[in-house]
Amino acid sequence: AVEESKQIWQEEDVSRTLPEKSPSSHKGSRGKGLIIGGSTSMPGAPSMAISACLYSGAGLLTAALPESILTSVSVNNPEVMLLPLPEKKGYIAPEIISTDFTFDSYDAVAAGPGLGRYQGTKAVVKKLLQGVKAPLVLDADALYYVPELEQEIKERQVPLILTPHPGEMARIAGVSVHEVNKNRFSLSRAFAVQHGCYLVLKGPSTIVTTPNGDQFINTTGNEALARGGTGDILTGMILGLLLQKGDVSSSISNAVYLHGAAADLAVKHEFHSYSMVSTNLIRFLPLAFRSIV
Ligand code: NPW
Ligand code: AMP
Ligand code: MG
Repeated sequence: AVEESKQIWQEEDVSRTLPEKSPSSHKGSRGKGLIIGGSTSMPGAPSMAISACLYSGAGLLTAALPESILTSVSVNNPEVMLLPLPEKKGYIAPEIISTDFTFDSYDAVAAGPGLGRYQGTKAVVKKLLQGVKAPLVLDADALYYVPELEQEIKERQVPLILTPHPGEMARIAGVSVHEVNKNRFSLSRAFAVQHGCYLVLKGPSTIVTTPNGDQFINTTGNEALARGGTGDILTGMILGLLLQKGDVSSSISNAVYLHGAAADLAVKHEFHSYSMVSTNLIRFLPLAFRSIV
């Protein structure tokens, strides 16, 4: 049996592991990222992930989205480059991910926010698991297909990061939400080790588990985060920090820490747990980064 290791991920850990930016860095050295998601009923989810990724240091970011939502996403994020994807009934059409779509030029990829669950969506996720040769983050609707793609997950040789909330964890682990909440540590650990992936089990005290079973507990964040969109923001931040070339585990834990820290600063300085929306959180990312000494 592997020895259990659990530790709280603290500000000193963020400070120690957040890669320094040299004065000679350029946009390419900050990393090239790709976000895939969105559908006609959920253009906001990828939009928030994109903003959060840009506010976490991404050098060059591309978003692959159903073509009908490109304009709305681009208006909110002029820095992002766009890859229009053909769509069916408002969802990304599976055929896209056929021949001429390659992932080779990206340092990390994230998929799922607002993707929706259409019969073709599973093919998109399968193609990502097989074709992305860089760290891949699967969140939200991309997680929906995890139980049907176990083989592809186990065969993957490159880091895979899954970021379920308790409802999504219940589905991918095949247990009830009650079971998830009762056994957060043991369940995450068993899942991460068995699937050889990083697992971010969200909620108050988010737990980051590595494929070796090491666990890092987050202490930042508050109930202001309990609203739609905050998970999409976390996905963008994880992608943004993965691009900065730190190691995978600390990039994830740092994103989780800073996401919660931004929420703590937002309610301390300006907003209120009742009166705040998810995009407000993004405006507090600069203060969260600045709070790290
Ligand atoms: P219940 O019934 O609500 O209590 P889904 P989703 C449960 C996009 N978004 N603890 C929940 O239970 C996302 O990116 C778009 C326990 C229900 O059964 C996705 O693409 C937005 N249970 C898509 O929506 C903003 C919990 O899990 C199920 C739980 C669907 O994602 C919002 C819900 O999970 C959203 O981010 C918890 N903490 N949390 C936009 N503006 O475009 C949830 N559950 O069905 O996967 O729904 O998380 O909303
Ligand atoms: P999602 O459900 O995917 O939108 O993700 C929600 C995000 O908000 C995750 O990062 C959760 O850890 C965080 N969150 C939700 N509710 C709380 C809470 N009560 N306290 C702290 N963090 C929370
Ligand atoms: Mg979510």
